[in-house]
Amino acid sequence: MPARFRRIGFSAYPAAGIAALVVMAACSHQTSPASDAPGAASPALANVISAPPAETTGGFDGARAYKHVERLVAIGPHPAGTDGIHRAQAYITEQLKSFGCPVEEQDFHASTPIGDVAMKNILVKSPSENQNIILYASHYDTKRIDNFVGADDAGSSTGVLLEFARIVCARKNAVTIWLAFLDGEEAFNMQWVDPDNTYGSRQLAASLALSGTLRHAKAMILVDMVGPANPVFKRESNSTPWLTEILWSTAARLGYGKVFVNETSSVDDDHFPFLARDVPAADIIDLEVPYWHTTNDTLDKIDPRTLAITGHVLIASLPELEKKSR
Ligand code: 1BN
Ligand code: ZN
Repeated sequence: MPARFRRIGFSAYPAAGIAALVVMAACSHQTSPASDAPGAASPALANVISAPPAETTGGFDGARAYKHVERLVAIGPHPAGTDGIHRAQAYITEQLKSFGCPVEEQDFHASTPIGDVAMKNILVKSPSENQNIILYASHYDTKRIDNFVGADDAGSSTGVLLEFARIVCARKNAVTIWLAFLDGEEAFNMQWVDPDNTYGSRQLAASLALSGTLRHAKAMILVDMVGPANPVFKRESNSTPWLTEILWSTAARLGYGKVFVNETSSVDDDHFPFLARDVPAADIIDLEVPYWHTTNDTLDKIDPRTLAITGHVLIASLPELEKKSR
């Protein structure tokens, strides 16, 4: 059995796990339907209840992030160029506006194996007196597989980025913070063969280079597949070492050393177009899940605690990144 399936329970999340147990105990005290009784909490509700309180995760609310994943999954499959992705775009944009975020849409056309496809990156540019940029990104399209809803890929990272947006857009930032919800990460063909992938991130990086804005981009942090119950985030070996170090050492400081582990893996993803243009970039991803690119990538695979851990690390590492980016 792979090591990841042995790492279960709360042991990987010291502070968050204890807090979650306290919340679960409090909730069961108040409502306490027997788990098999009519009206008992559904598995989805049980998951929401098990999110650690936001006070323990730097203000990042894993339950809110989980709710976003639930809504994105309810939209159904949303590959690039489909009706589904229009519904996902409407949801993301509506949520960002409700947080008071300034939202921009980057519409473009991509030449793909199925022809010309209209795509849209959704951008938030959270201002600062300092024009240097830290860019956070997630793709929001799902893989073109029948009945594939992509709870983890890419509902989890989209949910995390939305909850992160709620915090960032209400915060006084020391540098400019951009959030990019990227279209067209997934290959149209079953196999990942260049250039049939990362359409949105390539478009964004190219447009920043063209406008001269790219020189202000000091760091790019990608989140992708950050929802499993027993997460293992390995240091992505193509990523910029100092940026990976800030994220992983922050995680260790917070007690998440068993989640952000000191092993390496290699993944070609939306951070590549930025690395190729000399923007420091890193990828937080757990690709070693058994349901990857299968119809088993469903909501029950998502653990709000993992969303909260990821968000906590993003929030807690931000001041150090800001200092480095000024
Ligand atoms: C991540 C999620 N990716 C696709 N969906 C990127 C990837 C590329 C993963 C190549 C494995 C191999
Ligand atoms: Zn994928």
